[in-house]
Amino acid sequence: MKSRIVYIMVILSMLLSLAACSGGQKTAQKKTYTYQDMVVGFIQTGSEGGWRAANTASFKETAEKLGIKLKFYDAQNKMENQLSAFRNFIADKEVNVIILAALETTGWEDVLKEAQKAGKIVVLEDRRIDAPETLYATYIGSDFAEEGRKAAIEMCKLLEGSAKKNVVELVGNVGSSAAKDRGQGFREKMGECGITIIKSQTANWDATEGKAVMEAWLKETTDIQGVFAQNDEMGLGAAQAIKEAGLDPGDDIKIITVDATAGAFKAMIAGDINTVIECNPLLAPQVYEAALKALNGEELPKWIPSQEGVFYAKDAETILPTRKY
Ligand code: GZL
Repeated sequence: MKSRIVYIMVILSMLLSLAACSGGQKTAQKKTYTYQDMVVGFIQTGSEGGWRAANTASFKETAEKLGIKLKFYDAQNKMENQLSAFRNFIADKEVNVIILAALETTGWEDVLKEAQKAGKIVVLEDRRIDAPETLYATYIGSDFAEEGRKAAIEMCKLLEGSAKKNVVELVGNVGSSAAKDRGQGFREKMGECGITIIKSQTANWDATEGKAVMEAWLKETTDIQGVFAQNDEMGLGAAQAIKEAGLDPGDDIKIITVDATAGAFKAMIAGDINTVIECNPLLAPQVYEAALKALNGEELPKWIPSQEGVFYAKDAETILPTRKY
């Protein structure tokens, strides 16, 4: 009798271990994606300046290096173009990852739900959006509010001892997270040294528009001690307008910009811009890595901030040769 019980127990344990290992084989059959399996639909804002050119180059060059098939779409800075491109990539059976640099923070919930239903991974790069975090894998981009805080702190240093601290603000695309958050961050810190923003207007990230807005302000008053330009191009335009008004940019009127493109470093060397807050465009390696993890079912933090610094005119000549963009 006893030997029969032992015999049954041995058979049972063999059956259990067989089931376990075949089950293991089943999970082992689950596909593991590699970069070569990735087909990315990338929806870029447009080509509005040096920062954007560097950002686009980062995605194209890194895709080439990793063997990712990249379908690149330039939305020409039109929100309607981004939405239609998004739906085209959802319909494109080849595309398994959609990467978005959102022009506006709102208007994304419907397409994100459609993408999720179609089983597409969505990763946000550069610009954050206002939508439920469950609708995208992660957002990789700067802490724009921190960039704004840094700009205010640096403007306080530049205006230390000045009897007046009137600052004008050149704003990017007003619906964008970069513009909203940089403005909010600057306002959080400017009170610490008595800065007043006397004028604030969009120049849509553009040098020509930045010059035109600054020209109009200078016709109204020259009682301006500082310019906070939310990107380099608008700051360069403001510097041109200040010169044409017979004043010295970087001296009579201090200028702080954000991005840290080569143009800003050259302007710092020329003495036209005082301080530049870095905003890193070379995000592609981080973004593709996150997308691959999401494809393989990994849960990601909903925001992976990029690391950035502050650059000063006195150091510009030494640093410029080391810059990638
Ligand atoms: C910032 C990026 C902004 C740049 C501008 O991450 O979104 O857009 O600061 C660009 O130069 O137009």
